[in-house]
Amino acid sequence: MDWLYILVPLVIIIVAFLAFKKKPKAAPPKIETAEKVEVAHRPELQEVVKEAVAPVKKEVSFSERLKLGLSRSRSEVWGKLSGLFSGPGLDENTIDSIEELLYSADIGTATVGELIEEVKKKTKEGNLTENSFKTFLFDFLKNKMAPVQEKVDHSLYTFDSSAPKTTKVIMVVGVNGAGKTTTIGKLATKLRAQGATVVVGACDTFRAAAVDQLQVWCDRAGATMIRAKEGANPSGVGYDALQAAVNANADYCILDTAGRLHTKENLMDELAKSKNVLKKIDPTAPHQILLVIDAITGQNALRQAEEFHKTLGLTGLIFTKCDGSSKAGSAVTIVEQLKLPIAYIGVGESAEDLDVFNVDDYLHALLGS
Ligand SMILES: Nc1nc2c(ncn2[C@@H]2O[C@H](COP(=O)(O)OP(=O)(O)O)[C@@H](O)[C@H]2O)c(=O)[nH]1
Ligand SMILES: [Mg+2]
Repeated sequence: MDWLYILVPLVIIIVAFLAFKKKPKAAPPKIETAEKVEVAHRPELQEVVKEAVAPVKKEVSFSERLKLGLSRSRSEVWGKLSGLFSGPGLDENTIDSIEELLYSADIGTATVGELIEEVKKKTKEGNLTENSFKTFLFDFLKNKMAPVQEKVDHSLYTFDSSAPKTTKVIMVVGVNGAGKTTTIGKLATKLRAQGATVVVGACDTFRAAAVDQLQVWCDRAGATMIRAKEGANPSGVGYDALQAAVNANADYCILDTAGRLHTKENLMDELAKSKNVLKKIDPTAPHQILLVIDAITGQNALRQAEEFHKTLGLTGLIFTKCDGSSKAGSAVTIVEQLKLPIAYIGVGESAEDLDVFNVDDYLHALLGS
């Protein structure tokens, strides 16, 4: 029975070897594209976008970018407010100047009125110093925004790989040039960097250049883009994109829609159709409908947002181009009046210039506190 002393350990070794042998990695999910169309060769456009998505200096934190981005709003409006104190308290002329500055920053009439009333009250009570005014202003603006901002569902933008796997659908809408495509490019980059799988639907089928612009972002981010021929039905592209995302069990499906004026009824109806068609695949989709607002729009954004909200039922806003305008403070009025939270803020053209909107960081950057 000597042979048993050799055979038994040999069998144990073989079994252990097979058990610990690494399983081969599963192949990445294959994503079927709706219609394979060659990307138009547009070197001049590719160069422009490549520059925008070029790796950015990591050492510059987003709060620094935010401060830099809001520098115009700070130097032209908000930073000037506390500088109006020449002695203890404020005289009537100075209060008038504060009012003027706030209007020039596109702060709504009701908010300005309320703020000025408070300032007058505090001045009468004689307990307003430059420092206490700064604190008052911060708290006043924060109180306007914070209750609405609590409604932001951050799980939609911060990928949690341990959460149950579902495809989250984000539809991005807005007027032409507001920054929809760029924001989607940035968002896809951020989500991919967190390890999420992302499918992007290029539903702006009116302009080939817009689709190419998105393609460059997606290629860089490692996101799959679903595109169709120029002039194709945008609802169909959205549908195909969601179907491809669901088939591939992707974490996100982001839909880039064509820009449109909120006053164009037929175009707004088309958007509603694009939203509803998604429900054939997932009755709970889209999970987010975000309106992109260019900061320069100021208070006019209210009318825009009301119309988009009426047609689609918006879940939130993305506030872009805060770096190019002195009206970044208009976010206060927009959030307060629409009761819609700002999900993301954009302060530049690179992927690193987009981040979750944080009230405290935003107000510190705006007021220079
Ligand atoms: N400075 C700056 N430019 C931006 C920002 N977001 C977008 N842009 C630029 O605004 C222009 C229009 O953006 P695009 O995404 O094409 O707008 P869309 O028509 O809404 O899709 C492009 O030149 C973008 O690079 C931002 O936060 N800051
Ligand atoms: Mg676009």
